[in-house]
Amino acid sequence: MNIKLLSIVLSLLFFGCQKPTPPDLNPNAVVPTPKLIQYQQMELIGFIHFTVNTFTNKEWGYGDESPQIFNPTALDAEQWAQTAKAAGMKQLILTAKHHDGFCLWPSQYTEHSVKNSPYKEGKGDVVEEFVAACKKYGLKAGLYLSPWDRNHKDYGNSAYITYYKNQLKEILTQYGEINEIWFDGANGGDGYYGGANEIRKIDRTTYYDWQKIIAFVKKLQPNIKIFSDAGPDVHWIGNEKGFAGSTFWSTINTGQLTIGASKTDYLNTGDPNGNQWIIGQCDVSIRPGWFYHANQDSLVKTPQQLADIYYKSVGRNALLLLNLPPDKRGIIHENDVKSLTGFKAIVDASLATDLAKGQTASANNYRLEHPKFAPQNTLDGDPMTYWSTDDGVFPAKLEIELNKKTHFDRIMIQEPIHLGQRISAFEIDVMENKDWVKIAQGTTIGYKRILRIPEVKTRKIRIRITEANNTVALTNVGLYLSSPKEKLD
Ligand code: FUL
Repeated sequence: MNIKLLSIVLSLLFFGCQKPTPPDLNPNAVVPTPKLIQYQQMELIGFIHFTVNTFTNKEWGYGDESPQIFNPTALDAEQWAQTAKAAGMKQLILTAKHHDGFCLWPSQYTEHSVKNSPYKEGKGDVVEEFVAACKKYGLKAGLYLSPWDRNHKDYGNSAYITYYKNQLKEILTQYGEINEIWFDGANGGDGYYGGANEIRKIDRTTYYDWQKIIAFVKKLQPNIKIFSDAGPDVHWIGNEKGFAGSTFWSTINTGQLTIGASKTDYLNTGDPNGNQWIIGQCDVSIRPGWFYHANQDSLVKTPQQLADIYYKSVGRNALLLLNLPPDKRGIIHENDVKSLTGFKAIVDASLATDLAKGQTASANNYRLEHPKFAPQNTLDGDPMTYWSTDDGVFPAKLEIELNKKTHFDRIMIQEPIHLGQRISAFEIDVMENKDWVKIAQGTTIGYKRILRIPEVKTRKIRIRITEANNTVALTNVGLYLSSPKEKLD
């Protein structure tokens, strides 16, 4: 046989043995768009609550505040952005207008704004400074425009909806790309209302005609993510503590949601039978209040409290939106910066070193026994590769063998959410003296689940998935040993 013939025979043999690459798993009926996946990957974002309340020491301004009181002496939006960036945040959201109606940009539709304040002699534009600072530090920018306006004379009538849309148009066309718009649910009640000083109630289900406003916003900014307690892209988690439910589905049933009137328990868990993918966002302030109050300088959350919130938000398949309210100078207070820096140091020390990296994964079953679905894919850190079983295999068991006995107390698990959220029950065992011992159990996983367990020392750990709405798939598993600083409070 000549060499050419031999090489043909050999290559036929070689390729003949290779299995063709099988298709991906069939996705669930409800999956996130690539844009929503990118949004979820931000994990940690920040809030900037700043307005006349900062100067009146209130949480909710009545709407009768004089613009003259808005006078930050050292406003530095770059300090906000730098602080956020250093903490690992990927986006900041500014209260362009809170319930008091005062606008941080010189809106042409009202006199109730920075243009009538002493700040930069009425020439300032805080929204512009904010967006520029975010851009400079590589952060996405988001804006909060309170639907409720206690200043405006027309609040409660249709003329106010025109005003609100005009303002949306201003903030969504004059400042470049805005990644998120935040629609708060607080709505209606007493207020100044152009001097009427009365109580005004609105019908939350009809007054704003939200579907029209949503379409209007998306037309102005096609890539924007819209937050409210009903989505359509990101929804409130149902409390202001920063905690997602320990069961949390990114799917939810839109038929059960109304902006400003959704059930908080439902928002906190999502719905395995939901008809839409809406990301959960956990908002919480680093201080007791959303706005800066000097008498709360000693009440800033500790790095340990912030770490706990992180595990209950990012660690439960949601985003953490942490509020950092600037003080009367217009900068984030030293105590807040210190706590945030401590928090970042803890999270980094606890979760930076993945002890499972480079170790060996095996499973009781892997789909078609093809490398595309091999257990080892869970240890490569790539969100697109995954381990998956053949259809109907329960429990699906993934085992990680470490090359030596290793201490760990944090377990991170991720599903390939581009295929949907599937898992609803799992258990975790570790090998102790040749026996499997159960050390943890849980329900949902989703984009990311981080479990805190008592420290173990073992060479083998096993994740048993006992329930899922479709064939099991996991994209990444990580093992970590937390920083001792997490425990000091
Ligand atoms: C709430 C508002 O009423 C608070 O003042 C704050 O802005 C918070 C983030 O949302 O509903």
